[in-house]
Amino acid sequence: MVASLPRTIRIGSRKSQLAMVQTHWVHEQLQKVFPQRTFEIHTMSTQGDKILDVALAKIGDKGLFTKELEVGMLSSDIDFAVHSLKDLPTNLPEGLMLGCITEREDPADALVLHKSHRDKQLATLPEGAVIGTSSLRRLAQLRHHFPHLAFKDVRGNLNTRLAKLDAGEYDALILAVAGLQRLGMGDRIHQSIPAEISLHAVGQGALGIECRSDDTEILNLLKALEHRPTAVRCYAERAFLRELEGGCQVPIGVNTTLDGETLTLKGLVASLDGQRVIQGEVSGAADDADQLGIDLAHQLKAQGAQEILDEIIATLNRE
Ligand code: DPM
Repeated sequence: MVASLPRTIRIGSRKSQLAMVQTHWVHEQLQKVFPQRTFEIHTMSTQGDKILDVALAKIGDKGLFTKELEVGMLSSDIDFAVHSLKDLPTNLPEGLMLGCITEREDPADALVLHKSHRDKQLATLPEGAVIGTSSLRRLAQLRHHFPHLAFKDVRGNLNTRLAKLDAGEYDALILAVAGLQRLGMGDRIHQSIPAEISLHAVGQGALGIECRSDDTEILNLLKALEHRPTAVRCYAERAFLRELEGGCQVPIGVNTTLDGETLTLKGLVASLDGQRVIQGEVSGAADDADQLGIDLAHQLKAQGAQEILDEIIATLNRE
């Protein structure tokens, strides 16, 4: 009998520069652990890559950056897909699962200033300074702390955004530290925004690899890249978001720490005007990550978080 050759493993990725850097990193790590296996990268455009003129929050569709890749996995055109975990919806299609979560980079948001404001901070930017962001989470929290600032939508990849900043269309941008660092643009960061001012998005700074739930061969390969401390934190964050039924485009922020086996999760829901902020914190065993996330969601709901979220969804639907 002739032994059959192991199959070539097809990795799916979006085409953006950041997505490609992330996917190449995953490929390299897997190739190191499994030198005898062959991997191939297949790129696809997602809806989120095609619609560039509409504010993200208004499109509102869950899975904006993931759907085409998921179809590819279900039809076996690709075997797994590499995502920024924060772009991956908390409920995955039947037949697919989160195969692993890789080690998180700094999950904070970064302030990137126009050169004319080089010596400023968020607090010292002039009245009416225009901050570019399409994140309702960033908008709501920064409005809360800095009512003197103005906000304007910005879309496009990192280079497009930075070019608009440099051209003077904005006084500053808020971007993820992790994305800038992965693209070698860490030198553009003027300030890493502390958690007291703005909590980061669920899953920010980590990669999530999605695959078919019944593909044990792939699941076994992906285990090599799992970073348990990151995974535990992100499972708690995702359970919190899922329980609040928040899509990725609502003002929900989190912060987690893992001290030994003790996991602490902070969470926040804010109104779009930044006037109302509901916050809470839970701590418990890392093995109960999902339950901790659910508990925190219930704690915030008891303080009125659901009303704020319902209002925001109604506002977005009206616009
Ligand atoms: C999601 C949001 C943004 C991205 C919303 C949020 C930012 C949108 C914007 C869910 N996805 O954070 O509240 O600022 O207009 C995205 C980035 C990364 C993954 C870029 C960024 C890189 C960092 C990472 C877009 N998705 O946030 O600056 O891997 O976590």
